[in-house]
Parts: sequence; structure tokens; C-alpha cells
Amino acid sequence: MSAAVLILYTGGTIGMTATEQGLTPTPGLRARIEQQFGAGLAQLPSFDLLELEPLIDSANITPAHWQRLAALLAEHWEHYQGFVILHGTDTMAYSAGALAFMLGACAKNVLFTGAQVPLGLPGSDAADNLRNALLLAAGPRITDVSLVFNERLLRGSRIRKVSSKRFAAFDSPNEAPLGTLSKTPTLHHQRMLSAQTASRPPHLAAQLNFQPGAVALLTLHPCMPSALYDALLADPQCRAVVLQSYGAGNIPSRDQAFNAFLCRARPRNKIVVNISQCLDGGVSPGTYAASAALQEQGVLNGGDMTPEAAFCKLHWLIAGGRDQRAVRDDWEQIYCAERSAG
Ligand code: ASN
Repeated sequence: MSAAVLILYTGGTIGMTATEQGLTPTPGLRARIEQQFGAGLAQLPSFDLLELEPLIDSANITPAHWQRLAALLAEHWEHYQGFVILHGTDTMAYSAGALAFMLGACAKNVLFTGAQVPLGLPGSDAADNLRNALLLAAGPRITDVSLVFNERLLRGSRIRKVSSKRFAAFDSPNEAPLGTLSKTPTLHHQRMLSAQTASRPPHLAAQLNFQPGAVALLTLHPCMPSALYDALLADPQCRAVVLQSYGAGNIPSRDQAFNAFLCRARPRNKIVVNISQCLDGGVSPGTYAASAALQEQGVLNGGDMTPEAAFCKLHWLIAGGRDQRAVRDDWEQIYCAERSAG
């Protein structure tokens, strides 16, 4: 074993530098890390660093990146104690969610981190996040693919980006953190995935057949343009829609175009999953008469899942080669504590 931890650098603000057009991810991160930590590097676990090509602003993430990450984890799995994935914050919740489904209960620590301000700039959060991620990656086993950010360890399948500026950029709104890393670090191992949870080795995750365009998010708002529904129903690539409904799961039940969309979705082989637009609480099917049509039309219950987790779960189920019926059946299973039971 050459080093304890492998860092996979995908891009993101943590490794960005200024250009005329704005911040852009920049190669040569190892040298900047060494400069930042100086002699303090000796206090950290040893690491190797792989820079992905091309480095991206995470706004450009696609399922192909998730497979690339799984393939790199598979290639290096036996050689390191743990892995740190440096990723942009904008779509961190998607990538951490996707890897959480792809890997299940991990035999090695797989930790995402990033920053709001580039490493090396005054007042940056990058060094603290990286230090904490490295220490945890080489430490006791963390079964969940997780996020290390602003002195907290959060489950990857539960996170949302909640601030574009604050260092506390992430939260897991329906779940307590897996750990807090301030003065006395505390890891809540009892909250992590148990040994009973299935583990899915990275080499199998790398072979999944993700289908770009298979899942769409549809956020309800007053006076929806009906052309949106028509476009989704007519799109042969689209196999599932995550409906972000109001409050406890309510829909515009007097809107004929919306009702027609619900009726036509299933015969057109589209799965619809209902989640809430609210940050926490989730949907409670059957509470309001205004949402009765959802159950009548076989819309699936997303409970208190985040939009990112619902999106990634559908993508992952489809990428495993399931037909519509199998996706519907398997939707009910909980694979990586992505929703609260009940
Ligand atoms: N645009 C950046 C990204 O997601 C934001 C960040 O990393 N803070 O790559």
C-alpha cells in the first residue's frame, strides 16, 4: 500500500483558480495542497491524488461521471484504506446519492467533500474540509457513502445543498448527522448502515447501464404549462418522473391537464414518484382529498426523500436493467437509508 487514502479530484470550487471568465477547476492540486498544509501535512494520513480528465464545474455532472468514479474505486479498491472524492458543491447531492445507491454498505470509507471558497484563498473552508475528510477516510469504518462538510458527516443519500454562500452549505433535513467533527469529534456508528445492509462492490457498480434522460424532475407551480406534460409523455427516453408536489404531497386536482397527465403516464410506461417541495417532512399520502388522484393512478410514494435521492434511486434502478414493473416493485425497498421507514 503506497498511501492510506486515494483522493479523486473531479473539479469543483475546492480546486478552482480565477480566470477572466470566473472560477474554473485547475490541475496541479497536489502542489497547492502541499503548499497550503506545509509541515502540517505530516499530521495527515498519506494520500495519492488522481485528477480526473477533464476537471469540471459540477454543474456539468452526468451519470457517466458516476460510473467513472465507480470504475476508479474498483481499480484502486484493494490498495487504499479509504477514498476522498473532491467534488463541486452544486451537484454533490446527486453524485453522493448516486454512489450511495451504487455501493450500498461500503467495506471502505468513501467520503465526498468540496468547498465554497477555493483552497489557498483567504478565509477558505477548503483546508478544513479536506483535513477532516482525509482523517475520516483513514479512520474507523463508515459504512455510508457520506459527505464531510463544515465539521459534519452527513449521509450521502440524504443531503441537500442549502446555501450557495455559507460554509454550512449542506444539510440532511430529515435526518440527524452521522457525525460532528468540531473540538471532540463524535461519530454516530449506530446511525450508519448496518452489517445487514447489502454491499455492492464498485466493479459491479461500474458496469451499470445508466441511461441519460431516463428520469425527469417536475416541480409543481400554479398554472403549469401543459406542454411540459406532453413533452414528458412523448419522450421515449423518459421512463420516470419525480413529481415535486406541494406540502404533504398535494397536487392541483382541479387542473384538467394535470389530471390527464397522471392518467396517461402509466399506460405510456412512465413511473411517477411523489415527493414534497418542502425541505423537510416529506409527503403523507391520503392526508388531503386534493391528492387522492395520486394513489388512484398508482403514483409511488417518495416519503421524505430528497429530490436528488429520488432522482438517483430511479436512475440506479433503471441502470440495473429493470423493466417498469421491477422498478415499481423495487422502489419500495430501502437501499441506503435514503428515506425514513413508515
Ligand atoms: N460551481 C461549483 C461546483 O459545483 C460550486 C462549488 O463547488 N462550490 O463545481
